[in-house]
Amino acid sequence: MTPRAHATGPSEAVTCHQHHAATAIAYPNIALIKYWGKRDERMVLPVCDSLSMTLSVFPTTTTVTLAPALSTDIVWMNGCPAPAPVAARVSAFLTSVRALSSSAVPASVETTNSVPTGAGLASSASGFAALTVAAARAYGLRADRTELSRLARRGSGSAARSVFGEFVQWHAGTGTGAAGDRSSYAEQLDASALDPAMVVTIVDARAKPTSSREAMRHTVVTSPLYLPWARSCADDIARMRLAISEGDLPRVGEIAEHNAFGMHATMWTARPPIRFLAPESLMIIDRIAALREQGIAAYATIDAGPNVVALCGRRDAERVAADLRTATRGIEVHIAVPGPAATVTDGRDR
Ligand code: 2P0
Repeated sequence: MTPRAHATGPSEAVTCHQHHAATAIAYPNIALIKYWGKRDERMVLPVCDSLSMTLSVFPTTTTVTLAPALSTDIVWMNGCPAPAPVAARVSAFLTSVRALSSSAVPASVETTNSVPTGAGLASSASGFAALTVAAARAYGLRADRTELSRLARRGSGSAARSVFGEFVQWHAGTGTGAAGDRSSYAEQLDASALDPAMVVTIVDARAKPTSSREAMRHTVVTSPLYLPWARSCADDIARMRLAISEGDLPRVGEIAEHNAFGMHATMWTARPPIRFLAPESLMIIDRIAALREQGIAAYATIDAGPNVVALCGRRDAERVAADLRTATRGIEVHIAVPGPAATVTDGRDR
């Protein structure tokens, strides 16, 4: 082990003991108030605050092994060499970690996703949260969870939220560059008054044609609805926080549905338009509305993909899942409850 104690750049992290290898596990999150649009692409600083629930299903497990004999980082995904753009993004992220730890040692990264990668089921959130926690341990960064969330954000915005468990708000912060970096981090919220579940449908598990990153950039630049929607998010966050603290699930669901439909409206009105929703997605949204007619508090949210997620009370989750399975024959349906924070599972020296 190499003891180190360097004060470092804007992120204020310091290093402690390097472990030659560390493994971490992290879970995806589904936003109830969406992150859609950046004000600083390089530092991954969002236009607005967002708010999510970390799931109890679909974890990503990542091992980072320091490899002084390598000339460059190598990245394995689900047992195969990662596609070049993914490997380049992981390597760029590791370069940020190395800058904070004053290390130049390359790493071997092995990651296993149990969620379909790139299908709009938040694999980049669990992926970069697991990578952040494993790399921070392997390179010996002494970073608290707030600091880890800022670091994860630089890999993929939504990963900042998966550093924490259960209900999480990602603060947009202010400014750009180093000042923006300091002010933009995630924080866990007290949601003990709620007893929620999410019923996740997998309408299409294939990687989507347009990445979230590209789609949000295009929407910000070309949609006339983008700014009005972004302005409305601050109000949605304030009302959502109140509803969460009061344990008012119908209110939480109504605000989440409104916010998600607004985000998709910005995409439909981009030039050219982007449409992630499939016919089956609309059918599931209608089915969720029909459940409400029957007195079950269930509400839809959809990320940048066709997969619809129903937010409901935990005691209604089996019934909602059974209804959606019947309605959609052939579509996978999973139940998630609030899940854990990203954690190191193994940080031994080897
Ligand atoms: C969210 N999404 O809040 C929103 C809703 C998709 C739709 O966060 O460019 O993969 O890596 O910061 O984190 C997806 O965006 O984008 C996302 P980058 P990311 O969950």
